[in-house]
Amino acid sequence: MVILGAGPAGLVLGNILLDRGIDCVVLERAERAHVQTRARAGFLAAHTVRVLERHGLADGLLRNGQTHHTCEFRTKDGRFRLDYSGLGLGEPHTVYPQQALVTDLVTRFLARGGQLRFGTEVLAVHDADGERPEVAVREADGRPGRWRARYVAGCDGRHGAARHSLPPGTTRHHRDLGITWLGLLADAPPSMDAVGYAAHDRGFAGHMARTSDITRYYLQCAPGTPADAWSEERIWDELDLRMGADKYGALHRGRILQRSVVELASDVLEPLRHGALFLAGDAAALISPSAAKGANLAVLEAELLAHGLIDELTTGNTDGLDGYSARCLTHIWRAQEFSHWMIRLLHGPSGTDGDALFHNSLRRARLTSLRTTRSQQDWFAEHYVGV
Ligand code: RFL
Repeated sequence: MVILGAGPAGLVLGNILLDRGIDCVVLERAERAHVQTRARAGFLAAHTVRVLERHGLADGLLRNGQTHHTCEFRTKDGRFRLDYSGLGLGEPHTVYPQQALVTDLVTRFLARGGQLRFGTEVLAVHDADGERPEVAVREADGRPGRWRARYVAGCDGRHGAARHSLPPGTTRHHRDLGITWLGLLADAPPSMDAVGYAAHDRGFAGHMARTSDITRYYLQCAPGTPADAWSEERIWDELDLRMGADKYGALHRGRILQRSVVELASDVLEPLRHGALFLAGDAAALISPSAAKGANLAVLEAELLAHGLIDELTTGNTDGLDGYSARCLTHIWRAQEFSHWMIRLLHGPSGTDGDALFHNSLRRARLTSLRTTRSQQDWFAEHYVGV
C-alpha cells in the first residue's frame, strides 16, 4: 500500500493499517520539521477523538487537549453565547493544534516500524485501473523513483499529485466564494473562553483558542490582499473594532507568528475511487475553515478507508471499498452544507443598496433565530460538532 502525504488523513490511515500488519509506505514531499510545525486546524469533533482513541492515537490530545464547548456571536445588536455541548448531540470540541496531532501520528507510525519517506515528492499516479498502479516520485536526493502497490491512497491535500492523476470523467464540484480571510496565529493567550464570531459591517472577525499561549484569529479582507499588507498594529486595531473590544474588553495582543491568506472555496471530487486509487482528506474535498470540518473529515475518511482495505486484504470482502466513495460523500456534503450556512451567516455584502440591505437583514434574522429558538440551537450544535 502506498500512501501519498503525511497529513492527518495519510498518517491516521497508515497507523491503522500498520497496526493490523498491512505493509505500507507514506511518501511526503515536505521535511519532518515542516509537517510537525505547520499550524492549521485545532478543533477536533468528539467523533474524531473517538476514532483516534480506538486506534491508540489519542494519548497526546487526551493529555494536552482542552475541552471547548461555547461559542459567542457578536454583532452591532449585541452578543450571545451558545453552550453547544448542552445542545444537540451534547458533545464538546477538543482543542489540540493540528501540528501537535501530526507530531503524535508521525512518532507513533515510526515507533510501529512504519516507513515514512520525507522529502519525497509524488509526481503522478499511473495505471490506477491496473493490478499494480505505479507512483512516480522525485526522491529526497533529487533522483526519479517509483513505487508499485496493490492500492494507492491519495492523502496529499488540495495541491497534491493524486488530484492531478485522475482519469477523465471525474466530476469536480467547485465553488469560489469570493471571500478572503487573513489567517493569523498570535503569540497571545486567548481573549475569551469561547470561539468568537464577529459579524461586523467592516467584515468578519474570528477568535479561536489554540493553546493557553497561542490564539488563532481570522480577519476578512478584500480579495487580493497580500498576507503582509497589514501592519500588526492595524491587525489588532481592526480585530478590536470588529470584536467590539470597547464594549466587551480588549483583546490580548501579541506578536503575529504566522499569517496566511485563506480564499474561501469549496471543491469536491466525485467519485473518490478510481480503480486502485482512493482519495481522502483535502485531496477528496476542500472545505472552507468556517466550520472547522477539514481535519475532522480527513480522520473520518481515513478510518473508513482503512477498514475497507483491511477487510479486502484480510478476508477478500470488498463491501467497504465498494461503498467508500458514497459513504464519504454523504458526510462531505452535509459538512459542506453546514459550512455554507455558516459562511452566509458570517459574511454579507457591504454597501447600502437594496440587495445588500436585503441580504444583511436575512443574516440578522438568522442570528435572531439562533439566539432565541431552541430547535435552531440544537440543529446548530449537532452540525457544529458533528461530522
Ligand atoms: P494535509 O494536512 O494538507 O496533508 C497533505 C500532505 O501531503 C503532502 N503533499 C505531498 N506529498 C508528496 N507528494 C506531493 N506531491 C504532495 N503534495 C502534498 C503535504 O506536504 C502534506 O503534508 O491534508 P489532510 O491530511 O487531508 O488533512 C486536511 C487538513 O489538514 C485540513 O482539512 C485542515 O487543516 C483544515 N482546517 C481546519 N480543519 C478543522 O477540522 N478544524 C479547524 O479548526 C481548521 N482550521 C484549517 C484550519 C485549514 C487552514 N488552512 C490550511 C487554510 C485553519 C486553516 C488556516
